[in-house]
Amino acid sequence: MLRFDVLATDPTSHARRGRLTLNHGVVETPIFMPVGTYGTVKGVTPRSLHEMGAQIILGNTFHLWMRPGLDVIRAFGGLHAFEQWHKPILTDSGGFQVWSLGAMRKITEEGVHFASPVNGDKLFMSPEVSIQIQTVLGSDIVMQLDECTPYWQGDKASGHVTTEAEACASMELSLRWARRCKAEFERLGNPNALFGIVQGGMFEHLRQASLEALVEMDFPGYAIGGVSVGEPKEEMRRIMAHTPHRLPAHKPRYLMGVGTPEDLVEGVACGVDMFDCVMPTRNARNGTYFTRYGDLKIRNARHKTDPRPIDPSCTCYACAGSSGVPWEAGGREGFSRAYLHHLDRCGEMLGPMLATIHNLHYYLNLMRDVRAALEAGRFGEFRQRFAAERSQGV
Ligand code: PRF
Ligand code: ZN
Repeated sequence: MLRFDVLATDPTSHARRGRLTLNHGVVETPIFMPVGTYGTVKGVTPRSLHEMGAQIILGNTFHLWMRPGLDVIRAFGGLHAFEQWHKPILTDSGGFQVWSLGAMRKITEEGVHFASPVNGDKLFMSPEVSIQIQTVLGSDIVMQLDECTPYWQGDKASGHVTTEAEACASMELSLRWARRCKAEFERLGNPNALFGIVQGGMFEHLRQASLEALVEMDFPGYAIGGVSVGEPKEEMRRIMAHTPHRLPAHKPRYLMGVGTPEDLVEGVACGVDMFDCVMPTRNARNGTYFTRYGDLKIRNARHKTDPRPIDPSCTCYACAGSSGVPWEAGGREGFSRAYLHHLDRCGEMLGPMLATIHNLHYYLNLMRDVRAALEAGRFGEFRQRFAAERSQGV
C-alpha cells in the first residue's frame, strides 16, 4: 500500500511538505534515504540509524540477488527480518547497477544478460525477474527495471555524448519495461508500491514524453532517473528543474542518486520529495565530513591538535557524545577534530564509523530543517541562509 498526503506547499518554489504511508510505517517528506546496498548501511547499526531519525533506507536488488541470494532471504521472510530494519525499505531494481557493469553486460529487448561479478555465472535480469526478486525482498517501494541512459556513450574518453536518437530509444525501452514490471507486480499480487522511472537523457521533450507515458500507466509514485550519470552540473540542474513539478502533484517524486547538500535543497525547491545518495556514507569512509559551514577533510594537518568537534552546532554522537548537547550550547562531550584526525591517520575503523554517523545525521537533519521551514512557511528564507552558511567555510 501507499498513501501520500501533501501537508503544505511553498509559494516561492515547487517545494512541498508531505507524508508517505507505507506498509512498514510513515515517512515524512522531503526525505533523505541512506543507502544500504548489501542489506547494510555501511558502518552503522540499524539501532544507530533509528536513533539518528532515518525513516526509510535503500537496498539493491542486484547485489542482494548475487549475495546472499533469494533462497536465504526468502527463508527469513524478507529483507526487513534478515537485516533487522523494521521501518520502510526501498529497493532499486538493478537497472543502474547492471548498467555500471559496463562491458560485462548485453542489453536486449527482453532484459539484461550479464556475467555474475561474483562467480562469473551467466545471468539474466528481465523486468519480470527484477519484480520477482523485489517481491521476495518485501520492499515497501519497488522500482521498475529501467535502462539508465548515460551521458557519455562508452566512457568520457570516447568523446561521444549520448545523441537524441540514442536517448529516445533508451527511454522507450524503459517505458516498455515499465509496462512489463507493472503487469508482473500485479500478477504476483505484491502488496507494496511500484514506482515508474522517468528517463530521456538531457532532452526535455524526451523527459516530457517519458513522464506522460508513465503517468498514463498510473504508478503510485515516480522517480527521475538518468541524472548524475557523468553530465556537467548545469545539465543536472536543468533536468532537475524541468521534470519533478510536471509529475502529478498528489504522488511522491524521487530523484535517484542525488546528491550534495546543495543539490538536495535545490531539488526540494524543484518539487522533489525523496532523495538517496552514497555521498554521506562513501565520503565518510574517505574522511570527508559535511557541515553546515561547508565540507571538512579530516586528513588535513591543520586538525592535528584542534580540540573542537567537527561541528559545534551538531547534536550527533560524534560531535556531542552521548549527552547530545552541542558544543555551542555548553556541552563538552563529543570527539575532537584532533582525535578524528588521529583515527584517520591510523586507519582505525572508528574513524569511518563516526564520520558516517555525523554525515548521515547531517543529511537527515538537513531534511528535518527543510520540513520545519516548509511547515513554518519560511522555505524561501531557509534556502538563502543555507546557501550562505554552506559557503562560509569550516
Ligand atoms: N535508474 C535506477 N537507479 C538509479 C538511477 C537510474 O537512472 C540513478 C541515476 N542517478 C541512480 N540510481 N534504476
Ligand atoms: Zn556531528
